[in-house]
Amino acid sequence: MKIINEYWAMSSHPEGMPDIKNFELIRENLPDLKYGQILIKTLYLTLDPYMRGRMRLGPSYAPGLTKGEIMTGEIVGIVQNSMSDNIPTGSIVKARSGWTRYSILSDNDVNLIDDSSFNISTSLGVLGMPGLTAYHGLLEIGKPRAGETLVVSAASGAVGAIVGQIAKINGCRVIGTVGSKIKANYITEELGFDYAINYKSENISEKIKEYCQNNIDIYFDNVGGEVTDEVMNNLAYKARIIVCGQISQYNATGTINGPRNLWALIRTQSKIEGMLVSEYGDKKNQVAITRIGKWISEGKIKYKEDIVEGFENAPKAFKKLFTGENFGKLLVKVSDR
Ligand code: NAP
Ligand code: FER
Repeated sequence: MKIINEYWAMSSHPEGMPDIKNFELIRENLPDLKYGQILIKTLYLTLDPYMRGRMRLGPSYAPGLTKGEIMTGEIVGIVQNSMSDNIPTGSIVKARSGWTRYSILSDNDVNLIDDSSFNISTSLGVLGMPGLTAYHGLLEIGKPRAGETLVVSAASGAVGAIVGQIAKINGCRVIGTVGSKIKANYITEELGFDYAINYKSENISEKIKEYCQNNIDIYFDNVGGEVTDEVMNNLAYKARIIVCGQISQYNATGTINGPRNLWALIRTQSKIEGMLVSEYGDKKNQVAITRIGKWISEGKIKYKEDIVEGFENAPKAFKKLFTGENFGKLLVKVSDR
């Protein structure tokens, strides 16, 4: 059976905020399967901030996209046809297929997903890359101890919400920065964070002083910019700063705003470390996924997903990450099983 596929390609490099005009919908005929290959129908695709980095010209930790190239990204899908001895038709798999309705991959290039306990969408969120980022970044670099104070930025998001909850499990006092009142209520009332600071409507400097004057032991930075500047002014002795993301700077067209107050590191003898989720390896990831799954089952970790319906809406939805309109892990539902 011939299948006509559709995928989203990057048609131009964004200047500033990404826009639907930077994307192009491409139609193609899919070839027949070869031995060892599977045909995957995408069920969910994930939208993540790092994809903005791939759309940029210039050096990064991964190669950038060229014009006309399919948008990078992970999907979960169902195997609709299989020429593989290892992955039967009907299997649920996760793959780096990109923003596409269908993909043909070698059976070596996919991971089987166990959908017996959790919805398959979680494999792109709390039980996938963002959850692993939170887990490894906090526990390996942050090394939280009971009684310590942690600040996390983009605190209601896919990574931030999990960071704060794992910090609470470890006995920390947790303060999150967010961009709306609804998000502030969510992290304090539903997730059990101690305080929320709305960086859009409150005086960040005053609020950080009020909740954590000179006693921030761990800062999990997802945003950079002004929030980070104010945290740097309130570090405790021997603080640990995990530089996970700098989303406030991803659409910058001029000079990037970095932390200005590096003197704070000398004054407090603190450590700052950049992290990449891909550096931790399968063995550590398996342990992390099992533990996060257990915490979810025990009610110690809650997660929120923001699911946009329809493959055609992927470019428009992507923008939500940078306006703060997403509330929880941003996903696109592409198809039913
Ligand atoms: P997310 O938090 O679910 O969504 C992005 C959020 O960022 C938005 O909802 C918005 O929340 C906030 N934001 C957007 N523009 C902002 C600005 N100008 N200033 C401050 N906040 C802004 O996304 P995520 O997937 O969890 O990613 C969070 C961060 O982690 C990103 O920086 C991402 O690049 C990073 N990350 C890094 C790794 C790694 O390996 N290093 C892996 C995964 C993710 P508000 O409404 O609260 O502003
Ligand atoms: C990866 C390394 C980093 C990856 C995502 C990231 C999907 C995210 C980085 C960021 O958001 O800055 O291998 O795979």
